[in-house]
Amino acid sequence: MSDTFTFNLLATDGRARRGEITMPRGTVRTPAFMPVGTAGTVKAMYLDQVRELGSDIILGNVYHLMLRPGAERVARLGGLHEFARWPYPILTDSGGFQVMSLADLRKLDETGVTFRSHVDGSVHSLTPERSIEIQDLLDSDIQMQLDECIRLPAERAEVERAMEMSLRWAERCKIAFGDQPGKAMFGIVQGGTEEDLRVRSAEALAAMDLKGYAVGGLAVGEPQAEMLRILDATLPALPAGKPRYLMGVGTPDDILKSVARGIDMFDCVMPTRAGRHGLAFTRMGRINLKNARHAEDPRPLDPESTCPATRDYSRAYLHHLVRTDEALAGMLLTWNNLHYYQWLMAGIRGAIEHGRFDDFFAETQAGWARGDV
Ligand code: PRF
Repeated sequence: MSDTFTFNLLATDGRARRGEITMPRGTVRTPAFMPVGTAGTVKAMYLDQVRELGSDIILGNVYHLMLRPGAERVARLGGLHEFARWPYPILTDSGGFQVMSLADLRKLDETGVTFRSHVDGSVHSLTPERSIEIQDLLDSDIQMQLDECIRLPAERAEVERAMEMSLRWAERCKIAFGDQPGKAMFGIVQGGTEEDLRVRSAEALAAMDLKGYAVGGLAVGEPQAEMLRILDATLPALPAGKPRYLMGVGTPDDILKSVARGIDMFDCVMPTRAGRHGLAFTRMGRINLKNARHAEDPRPLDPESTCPATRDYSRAYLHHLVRTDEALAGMLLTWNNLHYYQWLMAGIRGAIEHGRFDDFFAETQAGWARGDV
């Protein structure tokens, strides 16, 4: 494969897009869901399984990996792909968002962010340049700029300050990243729920001619309708020929509605984290295996699924594993959930190719509404 990073739009259906991102470590079929592998592991899964479910790319986090085991150590051990034994594309998040949600005693200014580790209280700093350096050490294929994602609701002046600073950090990250032909550094649109700020952010990033763009600062507690309104306002300001990534989203419903507006990439802890908490995503909607009504139910989650976790184990057994807090509960439910998410993405891609995304959307919603009968 050549040493380039390219995005090809293969088909569109309304505003929904079917594409392909090609880079030296592999091709990502879009719309894509990226399982979250925060610390170099997709929790409770073998990466062979993650691959087999149809994942073309996984996500790693600067924040967690810089604390443990340390970016320089990962580099000495051959980089994140070698360390975790995942030879395919990896996208890394820059750290700012995780600092804001996980670290203690944060101090943020134009230079960057200083924080105390949530693990051992040690003090660390991240600047735009250090975030890119860490992502280079990890050898990730798609790197994210350092940004500031603020909590909502927030004063407009505060949203504007953080958005403008994130633009200046994008410039610094672009310079730090330099010219790496087979890799990409994505900019991140911020601007809260203010449409004009979002457009200004998107236009300024578009003018930097980056290889891809993310929409950040959403799914931070605002209603879904707000998120969709911001996507409607923002996406037309981004270049059609570059991939668009909606960070930290979401539920299957969020994904369908965001694909309908032109998003190409997603990541979320939802399928993995919910799986470890006893929740299964299925064609019939969500099933909470903790619930006592499953205690003697011999049926599998979905007899028509091709996933063993979904097809071969009774709900009664899954309920028992969840109630007794067995490791296998999290393993089977994560397997089911990632299978469902990747099955949904494959369905979305096929539907766009065949110009029947609206029908697929309606059929999928109807399945969830019909419920677990
Ligand atoms: N910025 C970064 N990572 C993120 C977000 C963001 O705004 C979000 C918001 N949903 C998730 N992950 N860098």
